[in-house]
Amino acid sequence: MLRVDIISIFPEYFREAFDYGIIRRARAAGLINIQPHDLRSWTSDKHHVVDDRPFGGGDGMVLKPEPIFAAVESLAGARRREEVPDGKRVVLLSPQGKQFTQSLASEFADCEHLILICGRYEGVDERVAESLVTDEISIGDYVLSGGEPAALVVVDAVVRLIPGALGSETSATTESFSDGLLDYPHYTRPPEFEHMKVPEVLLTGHHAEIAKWRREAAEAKTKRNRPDLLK
Ligand code: 9D3
Repeated sequence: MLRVDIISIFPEYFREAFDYGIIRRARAAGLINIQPHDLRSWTSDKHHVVDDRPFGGGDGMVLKPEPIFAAVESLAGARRREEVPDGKRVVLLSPQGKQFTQSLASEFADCEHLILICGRYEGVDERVAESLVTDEISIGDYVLSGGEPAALVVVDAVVRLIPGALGSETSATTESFSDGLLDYPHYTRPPEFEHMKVPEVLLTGHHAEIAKWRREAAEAKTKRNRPDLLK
């Protein structure tokens, strides 16, 4: 059973997202236990303040370190990166992180416990990234308003790699990215739709020719949409 704790100022953001499809099935099957937590529950002041103004000036607010360190201590039993046991990862979702990849998703899927920390506002006090987390992760080069959608992406990518999570569907290892090419194009009925025809070879039942067409179509599509994957 993989345990995933998510630390956020918007824990309700996640409720419905984990109630669909593969994640719902994996939860029902006892393969994963996902718990969103309210960062404010680790504050000790009357007004549950989680943010403050940046030293040195500048716009916006910064998430304070104390509630985040307290949250990770209570969930992972560690106050420093070196104290995080093997099998646990403390992950900060941040625009300054290294790019989240399928390879990192595989590493996370092999863990027993993930703690995902969602940033907000202008950022998170840097002592969290410097001294507490094992991984600082971005999901790509675009600006989100917080780490919550990134945490959803990470959970989705990880859950489907847990043995048993995909059920009868294709095994995760035979999919797009594992051979460095995009997936080949898929078609279903009808064979002609508004003058758009399904490639003839797919209707023939010639399995060797179909395999060759799919390989070439995957290469063409990769060249057009993701030339970086061919370099
Ligand atoms: C102007 C400086 N911005 C940093 C690039 C400010 C800023 C933008 C976005 C500060 C925080 C955020 C919130 N984003 C995330 O927390 C985030 C994120 C993202 O924006 N893109 C891709 N991956 C991620 S993971 C967390």
